[in-house]
Amino acid sequence: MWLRNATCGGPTGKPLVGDFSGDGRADILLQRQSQGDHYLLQANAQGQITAIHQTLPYNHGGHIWSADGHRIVAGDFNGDGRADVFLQAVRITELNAVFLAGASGTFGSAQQTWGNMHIGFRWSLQNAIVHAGDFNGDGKADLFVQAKPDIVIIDYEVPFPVPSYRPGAFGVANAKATNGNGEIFYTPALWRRRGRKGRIHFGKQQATFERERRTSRAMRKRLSLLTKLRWTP
Ligand SMILES: [Ca+2]
Ligand SMILES: [Ca+2]
Repeated sequence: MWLRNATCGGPTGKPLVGDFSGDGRADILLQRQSQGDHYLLQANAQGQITAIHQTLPYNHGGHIWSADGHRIVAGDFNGDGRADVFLQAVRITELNAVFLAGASGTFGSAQQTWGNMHIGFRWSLQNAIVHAGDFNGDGKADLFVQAKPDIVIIDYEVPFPVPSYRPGAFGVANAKATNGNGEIFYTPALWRRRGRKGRIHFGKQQATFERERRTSRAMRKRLSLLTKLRWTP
């Protein structure tokens, strides 16, 4: 019934689940795909959602909350027990933003905003997919930047595209205590690559990832052929 009343159900509304009020019960942020209001819906003690807790205009706080402007990721970035939201810009020209859930589980103005090249990562959805998770176990959700490849055209006989990752494209931005500018994400991530593996270091702990292959199978075959031809007497 509430979906009909909120006129946000159906194919235009996308639910984002998180405990925005910090009461231990999951809530729902209904994000529109395009212009129109978004709705924050809180579960009550019976686990039912009976009313709209907050109505957010599509450009709440000066940022477009609909899916055509930002992808929204939930995580408790300041560790107060309430889920917050990260708005990942769809386009490189738009700002990314963090909104912290307030004491009543609602969203006011942005806590921090940043452009596409902040602390060495490319943040827009054109360049990466960003995930939230507490990677260093300090109680604050961090942001993992999963880079998308750049497509490089190799000019060999017939030019063909090869996916390529620039150094340092992947990494984790750790949520920190708020600095003097009100920022939470302001330190460069620790990300190193050695040999064929990629590693992220957190003090004595480290996570290891397989590095993406830089050359396609077709490319390696052509290079192998080229080597053989070069060494043919
Ligand atoms: Ca929070
Ligand atoms: Ca953390």
